[in-house]
Amino acid sequence: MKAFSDARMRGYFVTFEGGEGSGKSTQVNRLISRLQALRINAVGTREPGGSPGAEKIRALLLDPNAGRFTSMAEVLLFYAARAEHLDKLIRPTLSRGDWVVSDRFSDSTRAYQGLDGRINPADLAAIEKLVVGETRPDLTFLLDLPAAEGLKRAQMRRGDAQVDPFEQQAVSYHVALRGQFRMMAQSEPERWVVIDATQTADAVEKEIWQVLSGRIKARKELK
Ligand code: T5A
Repeated sequence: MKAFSDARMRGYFVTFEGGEGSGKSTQVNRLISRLQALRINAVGTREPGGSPGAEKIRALLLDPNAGRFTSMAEVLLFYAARAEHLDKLIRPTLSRGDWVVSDRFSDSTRAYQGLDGRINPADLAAIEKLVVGETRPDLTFLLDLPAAEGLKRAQMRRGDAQVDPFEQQAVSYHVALRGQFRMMAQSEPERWVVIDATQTADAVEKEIWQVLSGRIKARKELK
């Protein structure tokens, strides 16, 4: 645990959260390019997935023909993938002093699986503590937009591919999900930054960069 605390002094962990099609992967890619242009070593990744084993679990969870697992099985699969992702990619990258930028992380489990209400929130919190420990994000962007707009974008991006079990949920679930994410952001304003994702991708990128350049400057001043 000591080694990891030291690692967090050096690396920086940014996550993107939000509903389906809110533009997270688009912004992860744009942010990685901007960081690399500044010669900041940064790794872009995603959940579920981000390491070979975790990508295999992703395929199970998102299999369009499999339907959803039972609530507890689903939570444990997301956390099994996350444990792999943390040990194989996130912690080693932060230990080198580099940045990790992830499309979703544990807040997605709190939002999606927490919203189902079939898992006791205390149990969910205990699993999060066990797996994530001190490796919490330093900064989380919530890309916020109406559920219907996000689903429309996700559908356009998917084309003819089959829809996964999460996107298949009723629109009311996605509407509630947006509320859940906004509530989570409000309860921890020092970590979350809410971005209006109805703007163009360029405008969203610019707003994210304004926040991050402030953080980069502050980190340089600390060194
Ligand atoms: N899940 C995940 C859980 O239930 N629990 C968990 O713990 C975790 C980690 C993952 C699913 O798993 C669930 C949540 C998800 O349902 P996924 O396929 O990775 O499945 O789904 P998403 O993370 O939602 O990814 P999407 O690709 O659907 O959405 P993104 O990444 O938010 O959006 P993006 O960037 O791909 O953009 C979608 C389309 O919109 C365009 C893009 O070009 C693209 O075509 N776009 C814009 N259009 C207009 N204006 C903008 N500003 C735009 N930005 C992007």
